[in-house]
Amino acid sequence: MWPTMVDEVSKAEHYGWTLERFLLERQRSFPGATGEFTQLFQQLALAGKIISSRVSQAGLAGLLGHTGATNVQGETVQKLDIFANNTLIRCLESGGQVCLMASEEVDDPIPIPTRYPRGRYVLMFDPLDGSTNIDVNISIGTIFSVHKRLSPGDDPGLRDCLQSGSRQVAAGYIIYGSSCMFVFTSGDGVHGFTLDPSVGEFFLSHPDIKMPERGKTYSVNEGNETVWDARVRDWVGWLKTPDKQHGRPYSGRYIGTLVADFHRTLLKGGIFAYPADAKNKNGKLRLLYEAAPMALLAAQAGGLASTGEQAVLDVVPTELHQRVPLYIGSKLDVQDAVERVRKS
Ligand code: AFP
Repeated sequence: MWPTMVDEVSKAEHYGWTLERFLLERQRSFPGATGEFTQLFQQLALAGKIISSRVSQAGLAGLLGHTGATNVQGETVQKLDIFANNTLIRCLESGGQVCLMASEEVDDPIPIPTRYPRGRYVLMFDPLDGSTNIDVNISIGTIFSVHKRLSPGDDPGLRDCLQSGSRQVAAGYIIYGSSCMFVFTSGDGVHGFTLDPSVGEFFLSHPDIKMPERGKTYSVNEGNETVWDARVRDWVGWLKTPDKQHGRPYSGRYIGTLVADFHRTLLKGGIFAYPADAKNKNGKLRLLYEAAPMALLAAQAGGLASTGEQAVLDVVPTELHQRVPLYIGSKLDVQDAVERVRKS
């Protein structure tokens, strides 16, 4: 039913399809739906609007710069990270849709206060990805991942968070860039909504996004070249070696905010990679808050995501803040990368 609706939406005038209307239409296509999922997304969108508003005023509001504290990854936490983290928790904890949350900024799973009802879903998020780019006015974003709880009846706990990416029921991100966009999948395509700040609503602007099978750009922090494995060095060298017939050399594009680098890759194709290296044996990016949600979006848009050794969606987490190497983007570009970097 859902693809039919998307077809109708693509034929129709997009303007006027708010995120809310889209979610309600979707809900109607599932007889017996409780509306819990729709409400969860409404609260996520609300959090996104609040964070977006604060991000756009960050310079004025004196929120730039460091608090001096460090997060569980040992990185310096900035004020907006804390604001975004608290906003997401406040917007989601009381609605009765979520039974547990986890955040890149918090050591342990975040329980729902006992005064609120507990729902069926587990929400994990990176509240402000790319926070080191805040001070220089470069796109940042919020990434989220939704699972169903595994432990009905029991107190939800860590095991509800440690599920493979393939079990996600939804994933997405909110990008705070030249415009604010809410991009998500709930297993039936990837859809993008752009915030009209004058109205305060997200409107459908990018229905059923498909990633080109092959792109023209690669996105990797080449400053790490000296600590890369020789295979990774050779792969990047190969991408830069002219071969007109096969569309090489690729152009380099690297922002340093996964949300922004992925958003470009989703719309234009190509590949983003954060490989393992001699310093970071498991790469830098977090499985549950970064790699897995982006991998679901990539898969739903016709792309791929791999650690170099296995599909990201198949990795079963053993720790909340686990890191994984990531190769993500256009199907053929990721296949080429895996063929060249794979050890086993
Ligand atoms: P910050 O949130 O600390 O800026 O990290 C961003 C990030 O996790 C991800 O969004 C980027 O893709 C990656 O790190 C960039 O890492 P490098 O600065 O090492 O290239």
